[in-house]
Amino acid sequence: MEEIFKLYGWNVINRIPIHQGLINSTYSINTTQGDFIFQSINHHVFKTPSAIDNNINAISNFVKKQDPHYLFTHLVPTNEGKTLIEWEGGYFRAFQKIDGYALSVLENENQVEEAAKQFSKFTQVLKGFEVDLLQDTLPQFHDLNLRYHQFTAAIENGDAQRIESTQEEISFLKEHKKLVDIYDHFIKNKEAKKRVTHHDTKISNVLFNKVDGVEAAICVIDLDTVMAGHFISDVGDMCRTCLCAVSEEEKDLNKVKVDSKKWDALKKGYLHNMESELSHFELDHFFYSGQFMIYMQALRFLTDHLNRDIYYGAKYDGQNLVRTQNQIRLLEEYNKLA
Ligand code: GN1
Ligand code: MG
Repeated sequence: MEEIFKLYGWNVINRIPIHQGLINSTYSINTTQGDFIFQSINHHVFKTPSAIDNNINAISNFVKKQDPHYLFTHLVPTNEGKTLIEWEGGYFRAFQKIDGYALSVLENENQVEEAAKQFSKFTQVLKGFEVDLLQDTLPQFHDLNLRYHQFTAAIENGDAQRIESTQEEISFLKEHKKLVDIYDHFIKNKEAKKRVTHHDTKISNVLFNKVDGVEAAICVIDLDTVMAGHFISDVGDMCRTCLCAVSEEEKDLNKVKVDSKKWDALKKGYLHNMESELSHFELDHFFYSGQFMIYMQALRFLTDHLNRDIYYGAKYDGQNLVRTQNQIRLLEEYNKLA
């Protein structure tokens, strides 16, 4: 890494690993020139890091012109002006560090409303951006048909013992396949518009800070999956990660509960910026968004468990099964809101 830091001309004082995301490796770098976020991109997941680099720079340029005060994680160029570095088969980049903190669960409705406002503001600020300029950094990322297909393939070809011991979870997910049919119906409708979509609005991807002594969400981070997409992805992942007092890692399923006041706050915060943008047809799918994302995440976690954790990895045996069970319970609790 020291060699790469030289390309930025940094005098590094210290570097601290940040263990937030499941995919990339992230460090906070303290230098005599300022503080930066430095990341190595997981190119086994993101096969074309240049697509991410193009997208973030395109959006960054748009924002600088249209809305210069909008707080954005602009990429930092090296002394040669590069924002993506290829080094010994790896890919690296740096961002301006923004003062703030990320949370993995939210404690109160104010935080939920604040977070939802930031994610909806992101799409709203980029309303005039030509969405077709965005490249697909992960093709079919939130295609629920593909995720269902990957799940059925894992039931066919995955680890035999794990398949045997997860029959209950497999049945649950099969029984809820109608959520895939609703998705099909949704995306085929002309009123379901493609917009600049974050695609990873899990709650740890918004920064909070105190503004005039009051806690506020100040900016969204982790823009690798920003692509053209549907609002159900962004609203859905917020539902998945904002409404419950425990995270997807929680083993005690009795703690997995959905707070209806937080749901009201999420809706209020998101619609604050996006209500006038969404069609009636889209608004009719607001609740479905949460079902869509929680269900997809359960499918993805179980698929990975059956495939012996090749995608998400596992810090302990059965971690992706725990996550699956957690998301299944979350879906059951979420459905009670209806
Ligand atoms: C991954 O790496 P991270 O934590 O930002 C995943 C998301 C999942 C999430 C589940 C590229 O996000 O889709 O919702 O884990 N990102 C990718 O925690 O697969
Ligand atoms: Mg991410």
